[in-house]
Amino acid sequence: MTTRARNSAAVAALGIVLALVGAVLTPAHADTGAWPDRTGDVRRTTFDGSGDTTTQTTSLVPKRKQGDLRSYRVSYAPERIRMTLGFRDLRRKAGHVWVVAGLRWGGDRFDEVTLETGPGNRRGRSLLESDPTCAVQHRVDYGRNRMTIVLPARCLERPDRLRFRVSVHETDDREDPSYFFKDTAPGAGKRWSPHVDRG
Ligand SMILES: [Ca+2]
Repeated sequence: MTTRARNSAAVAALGIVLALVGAVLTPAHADTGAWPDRTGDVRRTTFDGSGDTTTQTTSLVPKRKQGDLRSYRVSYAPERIRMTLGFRDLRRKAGHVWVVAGLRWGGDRFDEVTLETGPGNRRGRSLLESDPTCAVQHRVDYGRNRMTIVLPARCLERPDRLRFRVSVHETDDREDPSYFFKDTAPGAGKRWSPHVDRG
């Protein structure tokens, strides 16, 4: 084989390798919705249990960055649903944090994934409400202030399209909280995102 032929063969082989790498790295087609959430909109609810009744007071704490959602994104590939939450700040040394990610489809079908982190559990635990055997995966990235939840689409029987909403709670005492912080999206957490189609 001449030098030129060897070089040509090497270039061709490299091209095949790059094509294979590209095929592996390029995800299957997914439909994606990505939206911002207002910042400075975390609310604190305090319980006062003195006396015979418990009173509840809620106020805005606009300077609080911890747990303040700033973006949310849903990507729906044929076989998996990926939800990504961006925060202003997500500290490793925080209280108990519960994320409740709701999914709605087919008119009145509804399910939710919970992701809980806290002292001694910084990597977190996640669970699909309707099916504890569903292999939900998640990642809590404190460095990038981001949480990711990935749900196999089969766990929801692969709906054609779905909508999303999320709430984030944090408190100090898991069993008997005297207060909690809360942020929700979209808006006050009673609406749903626009539809995201199955990719
Ligand atoms: Ca927010």
